[in-house]
Amino acid sequence: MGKKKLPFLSIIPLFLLQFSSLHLLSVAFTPSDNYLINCGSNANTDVDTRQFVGDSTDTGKGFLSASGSISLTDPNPSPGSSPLYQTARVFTRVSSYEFGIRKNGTHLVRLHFFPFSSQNYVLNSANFHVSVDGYSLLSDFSVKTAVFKEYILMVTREKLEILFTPVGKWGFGFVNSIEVFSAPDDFIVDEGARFLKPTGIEVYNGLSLQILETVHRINVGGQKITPFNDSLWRTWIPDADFLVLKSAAKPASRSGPPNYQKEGASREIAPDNVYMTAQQLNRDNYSLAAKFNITWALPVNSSGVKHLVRMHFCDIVSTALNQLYFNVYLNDYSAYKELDLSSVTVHMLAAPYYIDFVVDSDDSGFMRISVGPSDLSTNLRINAILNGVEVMKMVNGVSSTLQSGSKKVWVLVGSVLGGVSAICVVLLVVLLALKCRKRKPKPKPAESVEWSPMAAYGGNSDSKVSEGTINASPGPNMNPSLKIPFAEIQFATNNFDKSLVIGSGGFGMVYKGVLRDHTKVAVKRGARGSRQGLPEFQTEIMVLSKIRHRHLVSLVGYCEEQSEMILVYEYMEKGPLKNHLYGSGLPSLSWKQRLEILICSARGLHYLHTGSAQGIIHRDVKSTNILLDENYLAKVADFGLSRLGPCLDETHVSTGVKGSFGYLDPEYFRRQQLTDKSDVYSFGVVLLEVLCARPAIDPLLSREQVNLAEWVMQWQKKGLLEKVIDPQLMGKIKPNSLKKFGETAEKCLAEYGVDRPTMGDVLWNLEYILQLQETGTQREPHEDSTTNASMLPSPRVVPRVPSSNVRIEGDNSDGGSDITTSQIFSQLITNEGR
Ligand SMILES: *[C@@H]1O[C@H](CO)[C@@H](O)[C@H](O)[C@H]1NC(C)=O
Ligand SMILES: *[C@@H]1O[C@H](CO)[C@@H](O)[C@H](O)[C@H]1NC(C)=O
Ligand SMILES: *[C@@H]1O[C@H](CO)[C@@H](O)[C@H](O)[C@H]1NC(C)=O
Ligand SMILES: *[C@@H]1O[C@H](CO)[C@@H](O)[C@H](O)[C@H]1NC(C)=O
Ligand SMILES: CC(=O)N[C@H]1CO[C@H](CO)[C@@H](O)[C@@H]1O
Repeated sequence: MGKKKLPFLSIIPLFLLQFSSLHLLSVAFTPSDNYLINCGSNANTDVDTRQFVGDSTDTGKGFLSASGSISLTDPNPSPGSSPLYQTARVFTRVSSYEFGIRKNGTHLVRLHFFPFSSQNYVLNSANFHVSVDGYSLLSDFSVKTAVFKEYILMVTREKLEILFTPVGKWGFGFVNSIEVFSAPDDFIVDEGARFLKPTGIEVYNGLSLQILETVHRINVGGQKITPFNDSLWRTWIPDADFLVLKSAAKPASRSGPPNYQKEGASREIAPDNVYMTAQQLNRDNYSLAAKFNITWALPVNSSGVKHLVRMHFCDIVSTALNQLYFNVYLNDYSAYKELDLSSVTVHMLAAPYYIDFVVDSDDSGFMRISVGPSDLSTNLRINAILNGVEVMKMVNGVSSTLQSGSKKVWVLVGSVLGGVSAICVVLLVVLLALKCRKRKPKPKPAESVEWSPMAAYGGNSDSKVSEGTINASPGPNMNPSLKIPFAEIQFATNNFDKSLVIGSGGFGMVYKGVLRDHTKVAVKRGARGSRQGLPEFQTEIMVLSKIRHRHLVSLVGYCEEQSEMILVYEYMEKGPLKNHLYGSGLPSLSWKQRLEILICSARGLHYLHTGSAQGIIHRDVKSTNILLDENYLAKVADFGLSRLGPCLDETHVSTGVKGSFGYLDPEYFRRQQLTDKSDVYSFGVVLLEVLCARPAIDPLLSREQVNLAEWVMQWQKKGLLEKVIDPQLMGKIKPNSLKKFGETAEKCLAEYGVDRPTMGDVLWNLEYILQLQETGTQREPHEDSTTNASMLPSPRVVPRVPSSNVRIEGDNSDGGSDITTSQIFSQLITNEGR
C-alpha cells in the first residue's frame, strides 16, 4: 500500500518509478469549446476556478439571439447560495442562446434553474419548453426548487442552439446559468456498452449519437465530491441513501491516487476520490451457507426507457492480484459474470476501470444494481465491490413500444390458448418460466387473480387470467420507500415496552405498536446476536416487498438503523391459528371456521407457489405462522426461510427445524431437495392439527402418539379417523366432509413429493369439503373408487353442488396434464433454489 502514496511533488522524482503515476502530473483537462454563462447578470462571476460570463455584459450579449428577454435579480438572495442563482434571464417569447462549436464531438450541456421571486416574476410559476439543436429536452417544464439538468450529446454542427419556448399566452421561461463544453475524447464510446436484453447480452451500437440525461452520479462508499475536485466539474453524491440493506455493505477506502491505465478509466471518466473509495461485501455478516449481494436501488421515473448505467470499479480491497471475482447484476439481469478486475486492468491493483451497460428501466420505479459473490471465489477471499455509478437516461432512445408490444403478444397467445387447451397453457407456463431464468420474473400486483395453471380447464378463456400472470407490474425488488426510521418505531412501541410484547421466537421479540397515523402494526425486532440473522431478514424484505396478497401478511416497512434489524407488519388482531386450537383457553372454533381458515391459508400458499412465475417455497408452514385478523381471516406469515436454497445449513437445523419439527417433509430430510411439495407436506400436518386440536409433536404423550402425522395416519388408514378428532368437533362434522378431509390430509402427507397434490389441488379439495359440510351433498358412488379424485382442476369450475358431470370431466382429464405441471414446477423450483 505504502508505495502508492505520492502526496508531495518534492518526493516524486526519487520514488516515482511507476509510469502510471506520471499521469498525476499531466495537465488538467481543458475543453476545446467552453461556454459558461451567468444568465441575467451584468458581471462575470468566478465559481470553482471557472469564470461564468454575464449575459448582460458586452461579450455575453452575443450569445443571446432574441429580444423579449428580461434580466432579473433575486431581491432577497439567501446567504451562501450560489452566485449563479442570484440572477436569471426570463423569456416571454421564443428565445435562444447560440454557441459556436470549434470541435465536433460529445459535449456536455448543463442548465441551472433556481426559482426565486421578484416583484414582477415569480419564477416557480414559469412554464416552458427547452430544446437543444431541435431535440426537445424539457417540455411543459416548471421548477419548484433548485434544479440542475445535465445532457451529454454529440454535436457536429457549427452552432449549438438552446431554445426556450414559453407555454401559453402568459407563460414565460427562465434559466439561471448555462454551461456548454466539450467532453474529453472517448468520453462516450460508440460501441463500448453491454446491452442487456432478455435474449442475452449484445453490443449497443451508436451510443455516442444518443442524447443522455444524467439522472444519478454516485460516489459509492465515499463522500460527496464537489465540482471543485472533479476535472469535469461534476458533483458526485454518497450512496448511503440508495443502499437497500446498509448492513450488507462496508465502506472501503485507500489513500493516494489510483493507478490510471491507458486501458482503463481516466481521471476525466471519474476523479480519484471515486476510485479510491468503494463499498465491499460486509464479510462480518457473511457465511457461505447464506450468501447475499449488495444492492442499490436508484429511483428512475420512466419505465421501458433505455438507460446508460456506467459503473466504476477499482480494486482497493485486495492485497494481491486475482483475489477478487464477483458478479454484477442490473435490474435482475446478470450483467457481468465473474468480473476479475486484475485481468481487465493489465494486472495491477487500484487501477480504475469502468463498464457501460445499456438497459431498459422496468416499472418498479428503480434501477437496481447489485454486486455479489461469484461461485469461483473461495470463502476466504469472497468479496464484491463497487466504487461509483452513473445513471443516464437516453432521451431520444427507442422507447418502450417494442417491449410492451412483445408483452401484448404473450397476453394474446395466453388468452387464445387458454380457451383451447390446457396443455398449451402448461407449455406457455414452461416457456415463461424458461424465459424468466434469463430475466427474473416480475411479481404479480396485489390485486391480481389467484392464477392456477389449470384455470383454463373449464373452457374459460378469460384473458384477465393470463394478463394477471404475464403482464404483471412488480413492486420494487427491495423497496427503500419501505424504510422506517428507528425513532418512528420507538414511538410506535413506546420504546419497546415489555408490556407490548406479543410473541418471541428464534429471531427475537414481536411487539404490538401503533404508528403515528394510527395504523396498528406488529414489530419484529431481531435480537442482537440472534442465529437467525441478516440473510433471513433480507429474504423476508425481498419476498414481502415483491408480493402482496390478501392471504399473505403484508410488510409495512423495515428498519436497519443502528445495526437493528426490524420488520414491521400489519397487525393481526387474533394472533396465530395455533392459539385458537389448543393450549390457550380461547373459545373453540367451529368446523366451518376452521375450514375457512385453511382455505385462506391454502390460497396464500398457492399464490406463493404459482403466483410469481418463479415460485416461492415458504419452508416453514405451521399453525403458528398462520395468523388471524379481527374477522378470523387467515394470512400466512413469516417468510424468513423462504427460498433460501435446498440445503439444510447449520442455522436451519439449530433454529428453524427445532421449532418446526413434526412439520418437516421426510423426503426433504432424506434427499435435501426442496420443492413446493415440502410446503404441501407441512400443510398436511396443519390440517391434522386443526382437526385434532393438538400439537404436531407432543413429547408428553405415549410413544406412538408423539408425532401427530404418524399417529393420525394410522387411524385414517383403519378408516377410524373420527376416533381421534377434537372432542369439540364430535358429531359436528358431516361424515362426507370428514372423509374427504382425511383423504386430503393423507395425500398431503404422502411419502414422496410427486404423490402429493399441489397447493392448488389442496385448495380445491378444501373448498369442496366446505361445500360437503354446508350442503351435506352425498358423495357420488364412483368417487370412492377414484384415487385421483383429489386432483381436480380449478376451483372455478366447481358448481355450488358438485355434479357427476364435473367429476367425470376431472377424472378424465387430470391424470396426465396436472402431474406434468407439478413435476415441471418442482423441477424448476429445485434448480432455481440451488
Ligand atoms: C463536423 O461534422 C460535420 C458533419 O459530419 C462536418 O460537415 C464538419 O466539417 C465537421 N466540423 C469539424 C470542425 O470537424
Ligand atoms: C477537495 O478534496 C480535498 C481532498 O479530498 C478536500 O480536502 C477538499 O475539501 C475538497 N474541496 C472541495 C471544495 O470539495
Ligand atoms: C444477487 O442478485 C441477483 C439478481 O437479483 C440474484 O440472481 C442472485 O441470486 C443474488 N445472489 C445472492 C448471493 O443473493
Ligand atoms: C421524478 O419525478 C419527480 C416529479 O416529477 C421529480 O421530483 C424527481 O426528481 C424525479 N426523479 C428522477 C430520478 O428523475
Ligand atoms: C446480523 C448481523 O450479524 N449483523 C452485523 C453485521 O455487521 C455489523 C458490523 O459490521 C454488526 O454491527 C451487525 O450486528
